[in-house]
Amino acid sequence: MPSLFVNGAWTTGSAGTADVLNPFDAGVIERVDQAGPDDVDRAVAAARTAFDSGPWRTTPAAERGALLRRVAEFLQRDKEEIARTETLDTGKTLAESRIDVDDVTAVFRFYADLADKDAGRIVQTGRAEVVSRVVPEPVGVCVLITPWNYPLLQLSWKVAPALAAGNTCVIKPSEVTPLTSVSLVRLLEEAGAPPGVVNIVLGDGPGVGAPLTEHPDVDMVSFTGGLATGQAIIRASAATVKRVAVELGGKNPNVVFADTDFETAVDNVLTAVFLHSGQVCSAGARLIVQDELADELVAEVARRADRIRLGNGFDEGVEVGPLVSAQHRAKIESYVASAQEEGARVLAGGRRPDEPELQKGFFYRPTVLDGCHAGMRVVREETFGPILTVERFGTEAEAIALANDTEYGLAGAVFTTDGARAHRVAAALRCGTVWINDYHPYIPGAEWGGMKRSGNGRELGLTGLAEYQEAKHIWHNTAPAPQRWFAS
Ligand code: TXE
Repeated sequence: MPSLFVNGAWTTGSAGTADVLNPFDAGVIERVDQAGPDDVDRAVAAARTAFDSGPWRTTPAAERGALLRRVAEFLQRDKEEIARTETLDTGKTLAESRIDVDDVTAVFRFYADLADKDAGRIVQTGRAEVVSRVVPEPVGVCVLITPWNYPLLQLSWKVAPALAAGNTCVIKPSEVTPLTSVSLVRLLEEAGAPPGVVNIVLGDGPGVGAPLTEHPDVDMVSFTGGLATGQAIIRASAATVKRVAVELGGKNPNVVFADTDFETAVDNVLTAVFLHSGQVCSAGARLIVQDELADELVAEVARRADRIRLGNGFDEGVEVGPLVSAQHRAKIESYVASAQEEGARVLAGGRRPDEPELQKGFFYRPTVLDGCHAGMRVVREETFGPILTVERFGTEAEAIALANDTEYGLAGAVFTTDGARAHRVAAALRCGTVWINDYHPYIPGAEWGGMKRSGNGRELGLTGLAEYQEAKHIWHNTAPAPQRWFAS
């Protein structure tokens, strides 16, 4: 079955094929078609025509919502198969992949419900004969570029609101993990998306992503991925003044005060950073812990990190899978090496696992680095792997200063039993999401996105729909008359 979908038909690509690897054993899962420049042009042309002349933009919003609701049903129908594909492709545990499919279903339902709720607003003009309306309209052709860590989930955050709003789109998933994006497009086809409304082209960043972001017939690019790529996309979009929304990861502080219940703190510190091997944009990679608690907490976190069970995401009892690729593991190893050179002490991990059955895959042990400070590369840059850095603080003001001492601003957490302090710290953190006494939960109804270099724009929530809408002002003078601005 060909893997590109352009103008309502599955096709092969003019750039040959590429192997998709299983990160557990480096074996080939599937060979997928690769788009060439002509395929990129055909996909954009199909989306352009479907937007300009097709029925989608003018289809009643409730019908667009109904299509999304059908996709949600199909996701639940095919949950097991899609979850298994996600685990094969990303290495994450099957339990996590099942949760991802449920979360994606919830995102489709949320935007299905929202599709027809906002018909705009009437604006007071002060003139009885004038009706002034501001109405939402779709932006146009949207390019949706997604990363490899949550392939299906990240795509749903983009494609569901884009379609609810009446846009057409060209999807470009990560070349590392394209499989469930193709599955989702099949479900959109089955649900009745008209030809050209949804297209998918596979390939790498330079070959497929870049030409899409430069394309003159594209109106908007929504991107989730790395900082350097995001900067390149913003630059590439400038020439044609596209709308750009980017989510570029984080270096998220997890602030733990000494009054926190010990077991709650240990457990949440581990979940914050080691879930999905730290390949999470909101990973709590920087533990910022109060002096009185620090030694005891860090020792226990390290002890428990050493006991985390790595393995095949399909196996019962496995808690964490491999990293996504050999290249990504090499990057993680270089961060740990540089941290040690800069004086960090390895309390847990800092190496590949010893088990013979894990040697073919891209595994790396959960790693705890003590004695870290903001000058270190491992503290400043997003490692996107299973590395926890530890910094200590005395006062609340020091905690806030440390937490905000980063170029990023995606998410952060504060653990304390002092409610007033929790709210003071939450207000002071410069990031898009703050969890108080919790880590990682997100819900479709609440906005997600970053401050500072974590990006611009928001996904999810009401704003997540507005990202894909233009606000058009329509002024209607119901009693037309000469304006007499000019004398003759
Ligand atoms: O991501 P890239 P990479 C961070 C994380 C990771 C680093 C690099 O720190 O270690 O980024 O990961 C497409 N024009 N995040 O290199 O390159 C690419 O094909 C258009 C954080 O894998 O940003 C893929 O589809 N598109 C993050 C997507 O961009 C281009 C999640 C992301 O790939 C392109 C992933 C170009 N010039 C990594 N170059 C998060 N925010 O959650 C590449 N792409």
